[in-house]
Amino acid sequence: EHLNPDAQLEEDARVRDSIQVLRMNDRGGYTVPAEGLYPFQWNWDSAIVSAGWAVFDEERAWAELETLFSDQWADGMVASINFIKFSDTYFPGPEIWGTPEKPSKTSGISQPPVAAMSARFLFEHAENQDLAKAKVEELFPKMLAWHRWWYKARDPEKKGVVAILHPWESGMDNSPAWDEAMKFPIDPELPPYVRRDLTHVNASMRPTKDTYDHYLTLLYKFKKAHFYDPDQLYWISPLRVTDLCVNSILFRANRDLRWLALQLGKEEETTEIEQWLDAGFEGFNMLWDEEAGLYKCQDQITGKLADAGISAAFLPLFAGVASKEQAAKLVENLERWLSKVKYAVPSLNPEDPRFDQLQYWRGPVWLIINWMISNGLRHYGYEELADRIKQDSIELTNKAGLREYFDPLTGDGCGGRQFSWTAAMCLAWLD
Ligand code: 9WN
Repeated sequence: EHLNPDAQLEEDARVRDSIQVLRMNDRGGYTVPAEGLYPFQWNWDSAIVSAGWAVFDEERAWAELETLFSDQWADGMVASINFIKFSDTYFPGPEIWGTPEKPSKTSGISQPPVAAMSARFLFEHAENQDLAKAKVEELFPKMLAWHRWWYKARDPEKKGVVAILHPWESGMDNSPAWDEAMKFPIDPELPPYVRRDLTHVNASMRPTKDTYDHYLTLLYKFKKAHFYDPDQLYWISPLRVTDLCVNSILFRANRDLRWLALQLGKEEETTEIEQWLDAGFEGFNMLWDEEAGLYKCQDQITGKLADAGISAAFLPLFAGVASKEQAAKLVENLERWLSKVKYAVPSLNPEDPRFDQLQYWRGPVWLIINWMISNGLRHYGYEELADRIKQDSIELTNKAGLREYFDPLTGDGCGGRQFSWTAAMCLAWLD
């Protein structure tokens, strides 16, 4: 297929290694993000990983989503973590979260709702159409209940966009977009704790102790509020941010859920989803910073837009919520950012003084975000830029392997190794 035989060899190796990583991280019906570092089922990781499984084992791909929803809460929430099998290599584990079993214990907050995007991906790529139809029939009401939960629990004021109440809920844990919002006081009675992440990964690549103290302050506060009761949490949380990652993914997932509803002939549900999309269009207007030519996260408590330009600013392209004019401004910004780094797309504007090439969501490149941005750019007709992002992603994995994230200046791999969602991207996107 390739004119260059070396590229073909590299591609074969990448596909082989990716399949091996998913098999190695398979715990039976679900895939851990990385051995040791993340030993449970993570929500958006699993949804993304199901698209990787779909390339070589359709049944196993559906199982990933089924397992994710097997611990769905009665109110519709799907937690950020399902603690399915015991492990003591991660903190905070089930004993800290302290939620009841459903049947597994889970965390008490959610994560970006990727599942409907993946269900559509699996459906569209299915060789076994009967299986796909049956699986979507089963999953559809669960996904709908989860999206409803987002609006009920995280947008009770009907802004059209939902709030995150914890940085872990965004998936972009230590993003500078909420540096200001995270300045609330640390609980003076915070129980002492030992971090496990630092036994797996160098501290320079992980959030700081101060950041963890804030994460845990929120966790304990939510636990005390009647075990994460969503009717209370929104009002009592010291952190309440309109996050671009969750909202872009929710918007896109609503479009995919609507598409699935149409396949299944579910007229009534389609109307409900369309209302979310209409309100979402309005909500996103509040997040547009015309002067910067970027979308920004918003602190709902102060009403201020964040000053940081983050990679999630380009995700409204993937959602399909940006106008052509907004897209053109986003592309201008993206091109400037890319002229400052070797590999697309840094998670923070490289001109920002807080830019740190190794520090997690404060600079490094994440392949799953690259995939979404590239996909969005293609949709708006920016083929060349979309190709550049794809090409950079290929180079990164060829050079550094299936790492958790990558240094945008050197291309070195960072964080966890043999990482499931990076492997899934190599199968579902970079093949
Ligand atoms: C907390 C598993 C998860 C990802 C997140 C990423 C990181 C966890 C942590 O790992 O977060 O959920 O302990 O650092 O930020 O996006 O889902 O890969």
